[in-house]
Formats: sequence, C-alpha cells, structure tokens
Amino acid sequence: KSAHSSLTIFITDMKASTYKRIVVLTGAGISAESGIRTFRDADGLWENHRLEDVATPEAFARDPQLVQRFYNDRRRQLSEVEPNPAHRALADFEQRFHGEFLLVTQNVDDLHERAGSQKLLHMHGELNKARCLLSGRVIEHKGDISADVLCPCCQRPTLRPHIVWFGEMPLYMDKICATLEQCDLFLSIGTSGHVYPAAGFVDIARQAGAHTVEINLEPSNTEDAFAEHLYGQAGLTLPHFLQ
Ligand code: BJW
Repeated sequence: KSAHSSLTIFITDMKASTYKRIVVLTGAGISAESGIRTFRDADGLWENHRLEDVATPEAFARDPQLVQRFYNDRRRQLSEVEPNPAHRALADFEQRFHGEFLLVTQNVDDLHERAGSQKLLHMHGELNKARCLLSGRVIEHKGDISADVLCPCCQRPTLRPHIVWFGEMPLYMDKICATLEQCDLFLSIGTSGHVYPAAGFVDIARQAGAHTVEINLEPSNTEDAFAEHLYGQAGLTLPHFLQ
C-alpha cells in the first residue's frame, strides 16, 4: 500500500466539506463496531449454510421457517445494539454539509437513522419492515414474522422479510445511479466489494469524474478502482476524515 499512502495524506487534507455533491455507500463493516457481525469476515456460514443459500428467494420457497428464523434472530439482535461513532459522524456531517448529500446503505439495520441520518436509502431493504407476498405492500414490522402473524391487508400469513435477496433487484437503483452520475465525491465505507450492483458504484462515480475514497478495515475486492484508501476501524477513521 506504500504507493497509496503519500496520496492518502495529500488528498485527506482536502476536507470532505469542500465537495458539492457527495454519495456515501456503507456496508456491514460500519455496523461491526456496534456488535453486528459482518457477512464475509468470519467463516461466512450461518448454521452451516452459506449466505447465498439462505438469502435467496429459492431458499425461502424451500424452507421459509429457516429463513424467517434467520431474520427473526437478526431483528431481535438489532434492539440490543446502538449506533457507533462512524454512524454518528455521517449523521453530523450531513447536518452541517451545505451541498447535496446521499447516503446509500447495503445494511438492513436501522443504525444510520438512529444516529440521525436523513437522506438515506436502504438498497437491500430493512429488517424492521415486512412485505406481503400477495399484494407487495410494505409495512413497518418490528417483531418476529411467523405463521401466526397476518398481513394487515390480506389477513393471511403472507409476510416475508423486506430484504433484497440474491437474484432480486436492489431498491432505488434509478435514484442511486442518477445521483452517482452527478457526484464529485464518492465514499465507500465498510464493504467488501463482493456484491453487485453496489460493488460497481465506484466505477459510475469515477466515470463522472468524482474523487473516490475507500474507508475499510482492509483492502476490498474493488480497491484498485479507488483513488484514495483509508484502512482501519471506521469508528476511528471516519470521524477524523469528516471533521
Ligand atoms: C470494517 C470494519 C470496521 C469490518 N470498520 N470496515 C455482477 C457480477 C457477478 C455477480 C453479479 C453481478 N451482478 C449481480 C450479480 C449477482 C449478485 C452478486 O453480486 N453476487 C456476488 C456474490 C457474486 N447480486 C445480486 O443478486 C443483487 N441483485 C441483482 O444484481 O439484481 C440484478 C441487477 C443487475 C444490475 C443492476 C441492478 C440489478 C442482489 C444482492 C442482494 C444482497 N443481499 C445481501 C443479503 C440480504 C441482506 C441481509 O440479509 O442482511 O446483502 S448479501 C450481503 O452482502 C448483504 C450485504 O448488504 C451484502 C454486502 O456485504 P458487505 O456489506 O460488503 O459486507 P461484507 O461482510 O462482505 O464486508 C464487510 C467489510 O467491512 C469487510 O471488507 C471488512 O474488512 C470491513 N470491516 N469491520 C471498517 N470496524
């Protein structure tokens, strides 16, 4: 990383607030210091299943109880964790920034909004929402989803987690791509760059002429696409970068 480090020091002197149109992408790494496990840092398995075998529409069709249990557990865990300094640094920055700002998160937790972020899109869905398999209606839902929980519109047990699984279309793609095409700074925080289309956002921003910064614990799968790199815990590096 020595080739990058002198560049890092030079560009980091340019404050994020000197840019006019900023897009931030966050991933599981930003919530790691709150105590939520990332997807690919540990053994990548959940109860002996690969994530790709649990977080798919096919897995839900095959064994809905298993998939609901996975998300019920994660929904319960969410009520026990708090936003960390990285979430708060982004929310504080958004408050004092005068340009255009958009935070796109791949995370399905609600830690960004609990920290105070407002211009926020959850491209992979939200744990605290459920979707009716028949009507497509999305409702706020904080507890477990089980066969006893009925959809308020259909009065039948037709609810699934409001989560974007592999093979499904991520949410808000038109808005996200249009904003990336206009941005002058793109920050990617705490994501391994293994999952598309989010892993390709840096290319859209770069083509738009934006400065691109990766803030992660370690080099990601797409590190070469970024002009600047800051490696370390987001809770330590991000407050400094955005100050
Ligand atoms: C820290 C830290 C600290 C730790 N501080 N950092 C192109 C090529 C190949 C495949 C495809 C392709 N296009 C589409 C595909 C298929 C597929 C895909 O990408 N597959 C790959 C696995 C090969 N994509 C899809 O199916 C997507 N849909 C789609 O593409 O529709 C068609 C379409 C095409 C074109 C345009 C538009 C649409 C849907 C993807 C849905 C992803 N769903 C999941 C699970 C559901 C949500 C849930 O249950 O929570 O979303 S997968 C999982 O991965 C989750 C995450 O949001 C996502 C990304 O993971 P993330 O956030 O990067 O986490 P990790 O664990 O991988 O990395 C954490 C990082 O943090 C690490 O690097 C650590 O070092 C770091 N870190 N502690 C800073 N303290």
